[in-house]
Amino acid sequence: MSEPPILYEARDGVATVTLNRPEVLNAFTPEMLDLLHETIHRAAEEGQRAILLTGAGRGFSAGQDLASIKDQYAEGGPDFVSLLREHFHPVLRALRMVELPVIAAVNGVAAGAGMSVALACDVRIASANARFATAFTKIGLVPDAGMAHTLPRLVAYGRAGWMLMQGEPVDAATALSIGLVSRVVEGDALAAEAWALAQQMAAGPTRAYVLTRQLLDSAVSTSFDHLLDIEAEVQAAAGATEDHRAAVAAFLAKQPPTFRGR
Ligand code: LHQ
Repeated sequence: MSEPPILYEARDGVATVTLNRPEVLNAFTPEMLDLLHETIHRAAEEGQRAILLTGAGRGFSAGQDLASIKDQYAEGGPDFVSLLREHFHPVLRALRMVELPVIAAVNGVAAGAGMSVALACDVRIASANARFATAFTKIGLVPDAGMAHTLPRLVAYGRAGWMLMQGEPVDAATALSIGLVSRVVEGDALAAEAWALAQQMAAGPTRAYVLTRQLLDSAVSTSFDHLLDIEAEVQAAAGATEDHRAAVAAFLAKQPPTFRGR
């Protein structure tokens, strides 16, 4: 029996989700995207505390599987709208809305919508051999799977335009220097480092992380004045968590806090 295109393993509060079509650098098919979507929800439903997303083999993901849609070009072309709306967008929405922090461990090339998926995660840690290729315009397409939103927010508008229109891969060292990733790990230490980061986040105030994501999303598309209104509401939600109250009590008692994600 062939392996599933998405692997799932939950341990110590961390749901490790692995894109698993290594022979094509984990390029996406609709079935794989649907399973990825289901798996993100599964992690939240099971009460895990963080998701660690990575790729099997030498790539993170090469984006849409172009071979799987090649025959459709002879029949009027792929149905881009339904591919995006029915298969890609549920994954991207789930990544941005799931009530868990999501860590991408970028273990190799991330291209096209594969890069978009990495950029939709809350934080990125990469191996030194990782590469980020926007790739879209190389095949005459525009950025999709949310990249026109995420990329300029991560690396600023001018560089995003350059990266999108040139499409040349950015190596891991450059990705670190422009803020596309937060950490680069040498050699084969990525899995261990990413696991340690995921465990650290899973043991943290996960509700506050998710609320921080929401606040950041609001902040980049609103005025300062409106942001102050929004932050009061979101802070009230964070301030009502057990984690907040317990952490203040721990601080006053000069003890380390224990977070439970609620
Ligand atoms: C692949 C792929 C791939 C199939 C490598 N598909 N097999 C698009 C359309 C429709 C609707 C929705 O949205 C989208 C969004 C998109 O994602 S558009 C962008 C699609 N992706 C690309 O254009 C990237 C294509 N791949 C590449 O440019 C290179 O493979 C990269 C730069 C990712 C990696 O290069 P290398 O490290 O040199 O690896 P490789 O090219 O030798 O690839 C290894 C194998 O994976 C190879 O198969 P083979 O049988 O020869 O070993 C490739 O054919 C296969 N593969 N990407 N997207």
